[in-house]
Order: sequence, then structure tokens, then C-alpha cells
Amino acid sequence: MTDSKIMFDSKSKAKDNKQSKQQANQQAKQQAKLPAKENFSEWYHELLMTAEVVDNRYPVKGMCVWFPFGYAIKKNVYAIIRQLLDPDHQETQFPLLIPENEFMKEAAHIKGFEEEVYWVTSGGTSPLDVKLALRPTSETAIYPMFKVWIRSHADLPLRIYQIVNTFRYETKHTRPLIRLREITSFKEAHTVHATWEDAAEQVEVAIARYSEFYRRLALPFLVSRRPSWDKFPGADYTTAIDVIMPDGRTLQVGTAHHLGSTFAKTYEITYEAENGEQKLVSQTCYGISERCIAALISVHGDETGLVLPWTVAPTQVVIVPILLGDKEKVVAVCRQIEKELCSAQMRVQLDTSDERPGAKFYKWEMKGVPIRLEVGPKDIEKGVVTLVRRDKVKKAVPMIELVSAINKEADELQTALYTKAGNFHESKVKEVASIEQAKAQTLVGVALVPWCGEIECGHNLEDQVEANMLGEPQYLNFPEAACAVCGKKSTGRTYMARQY
Ligand code: P5A
Ligand code: ZN
Repeated sequence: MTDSKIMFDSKSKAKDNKQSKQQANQQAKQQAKLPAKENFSEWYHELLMTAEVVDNRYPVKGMCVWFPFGYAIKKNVYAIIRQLLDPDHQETQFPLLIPENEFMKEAAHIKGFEEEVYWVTSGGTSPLDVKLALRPTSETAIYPMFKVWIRSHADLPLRIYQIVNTFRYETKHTRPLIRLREITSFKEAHTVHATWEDAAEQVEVAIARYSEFYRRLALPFLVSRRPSWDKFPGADYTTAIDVIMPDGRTLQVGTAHHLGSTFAKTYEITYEAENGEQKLVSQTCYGISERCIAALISVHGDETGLVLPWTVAPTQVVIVPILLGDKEKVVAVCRQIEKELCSAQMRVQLDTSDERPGAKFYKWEMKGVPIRLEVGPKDIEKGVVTLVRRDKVKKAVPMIELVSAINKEADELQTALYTKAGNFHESKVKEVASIEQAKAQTLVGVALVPWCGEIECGHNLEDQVEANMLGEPQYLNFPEAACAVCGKKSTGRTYMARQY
């Protein structure tokens, strides 16, 4: 205790009292359960704050602050994306601002984005000669540079990506991580190819990489070809990945677009073919945002907090000493374990804070730590530690084989998460035959509806079912069935859902 504190003892006592009351209040509040997951929206918002993922109190609508803990999750999640792209993509970075004249070149693209663009119109007190757009996505920043970078067929294919912030003046209801006006972690890849077929193949590669990414997050998803009226502005076609959220609505968590030669024409991106001919390139682009973290949190989380897969958890193992009997011995054993797990490259925390074990359990469960080790005098006597997985599986593990036991449990936890999420996902998708059935099913999940592929029938479906068409399922085949609108027989289907 410092001198000054002693001098102000009486005052500080009152203050301490107040503080401990506050602390107690805070603790009580912290230890209150989250809202039931059935109240998904409330549960989600509360969890993001309590687990310290993002703070939604920043005074600009649609813009959130990453808490350091949330940021650590993000870093681990995006490390997987980088790992999956780096073998054949080059990471790069383009400017945030796009001159109006470049932005305005591609008519279809502008049409899709004009209502969503923030403009910078002055520098200090001087109006700018050329207005500057805050990128809503970076095609119009990147492609003028592709024009000067690409000369010959030897420069192709070109594959780059960047992870940057983008800005979209969204008018639909904003939600943290889901619908932002500043997307902080927009991973956008852009590729250039000699032929349309090569670009089509790249779209498949992109979907395969994203599939692997979501598999590693233990998240099941749907892949579908967006209907023509919902494709990316300027694209020939769009393939999308959607995750089914706890309330049965779907969240688009990734898209890959075949851009054909639309942007190549506008930005004059050509290459010299082997026979000397100048040819237009074909392009693709594909993107993922922090929505992937929204899906991760929403699908796996429960009423006691986050549930994080081992690979992305900032803390993978927490050690909680049970301080009974020979306390020093207990702490010494805990430190020994901590050291051992650290050398095995695990992200470990030894919680020696003054809180009671129960409060520590609560805190680390909220943070989604995959594995908790409880170490008390009785365990030490028996040469074991108590291992508790985040999915509540509990067992005693011999201290001498701790590292291998943890690795095994981490694998099993991953499988358990995937199985649970898979069961949920399957329970939410149902084949239907009629508009009425589709309407009922989209109130609780995703409907698979027979659709002949005609645009008119598609619009009709969306109007009457009062849900969105996600589009034709990819990589699946179906028997003939009658279109839910016109009755024409075909093997065509569409997913329908209420979308975030
Ligand atoms: C692909 C990358 C593009 O912008 N250009 C470069 C292409 N596609 S997209 O579909 O418009 O966006 C890619 C993904 O970003 C997510 N997303 C958002 N996330 C949070 N807040 C938003 N406002 C938002 N808008 C789009 C979606 O997952 C989308 O698939
Ligand atoms: Zn039809």
C-alpha cells in the first residue's frame, strides 16, 4: 500500500466499499446467464459484449470496435484464410480511395453500388477536383493497375488478394459483424486468366478453398448459384456460400464471382497471346468478411458463452488451480504443466487470479476456451488432472500423458462440434413441393423448392413465399419434379430462406 493511500485511508475505505460493491454487482451481472439462444438476436448481441468480441458502442452506426480478445480470434481465423490462399495467391494492398472517374467507368458495377458509396469531397477546407470514393470493394481500384501490369500470356494467371477495410452505406438494419458499414476484415481475391474457362475453373477453386476454410471452423454450409437478379454487379454469375444461423435464417458468408470480360473491356485489360494477337482477359473475384466470425460464434456458441474450435481459440487451454491444502505445491505443479504445454506449442493460460474457481470456470467458458484443466491436491496425489472440454465432457487424465491427451481431446471436441453443427444444419433444410410448404419451411429454416429456372417463376416464388431465393444448389443432383410455380417438370431446384 502506498503512503498516499494510507493518508487517505478513511476516504479510501468508503471508496473501497463502493468499489467492492460495484465489483460484486459487476460480477453478479457477469455471472448472469446469457439470454436463451432461442432469442437469437439478444443472445448474440449480449455475447459479443460479455465475451469481449466486439464493442457496439462506437458512436457511428454500423461501425464496431474489436476488443483485443475478439481481435485475437480474428487473427487466428484469418491466418487460416492466408494459409489456404498463400500457396498460389500473392497478398497485396491497394489504396482505400478510388477516384470518381475510375469508379464510374463500369456501368453495371456502379448501378449495384451507387447507393452504398461514401464520398470524400474535400481536403481540409478545399473542395477536391476529383471526388474520391471510399472503396465498397476494390475492383475499380485494382483493375486500372491490372491494365498496366498485364502484358502477355506469360503474366497469366495472376492471383492476388488483400485483407482490408471497405465501406458500404448499408440501408438495411446494421448488425455487428453481420451487416456493417465499415467491414474491417474484407478479404478480397482478384484473379486474371487467359480464357473464360480458366476463370470458371478458378471459381471452383475459390469455392473449394472456402469450403475447406469452413470445414476447419467446423461450420456446415450450403453452396448455390445466385439467381441472375442477385449476382454481383458486373458478374457473369455468382456462386455463394451460406451458413444457417440458429434462428433458421441464412447468412451469406462468402461469394465467388465469374466476371467474364466485363471489367476487362471497361478497363482495357488485354494480353498478347502466343500467336501475337491482343486478347481480353477473363477475371474472377471472391470475398469473405468478418461474417465468418459471426457464423462461427452463432453456430457453436451456447448459453454459457463462446465455443471456439481449437485452431482459432486465443487461449486453447486454461489451467485453474484448486487452492486447497498445500497451496504452494498446487501452484508449482500448475506452473510445471503450463511450461510443458507451452513447449508443445499450445496457447495456455494459468489463472492465478484471486477469483474463486467457479468464477474462473465461468469466465473462461464465456471466452470459449476449448479445454480447462483443474488441478487440486487430490488430483496431484493421484497423478492426474481433471480435464473439462468446452462441450462439458469431463475426465481425469494421467499427468504423464497430458500433451497427447489434450491433443486427442481437442480433435474429439472438433469432431463433436462439427457433428452437432451438422445435425442442426440438416434439421434445418427440407425438401418441399409447393409454395405453401415453402412458406411454412422458410419460417423455420431453408426450403429446397422445385424450380424450372425461369426468371418469372423465380420472382413469383420470392413474392409468394415471402423469402429469398439463394439459387440452385451446386454439386447436387435431383430427380425430376414439378416447378412449384408453373408445374413444368425439371431437375432444377432452388434453396429459399429468410436471409440476413
Ligand atoms: C468479391 C470480393 C464482392 O464484393 N468483390 C471483391 C466481390 N463480393 S460481395 O458479395 O459483395 O462481398 C463479399 C462478401 O462480403 C460479405 N459482406 C459483408 N459483411 C459484413 N457487412 C457487410 N455490409 C457486408 N457486405 C458484404 C458477404 O459475406 C459477401 O459475400
Ligand atoms: Zn416454373
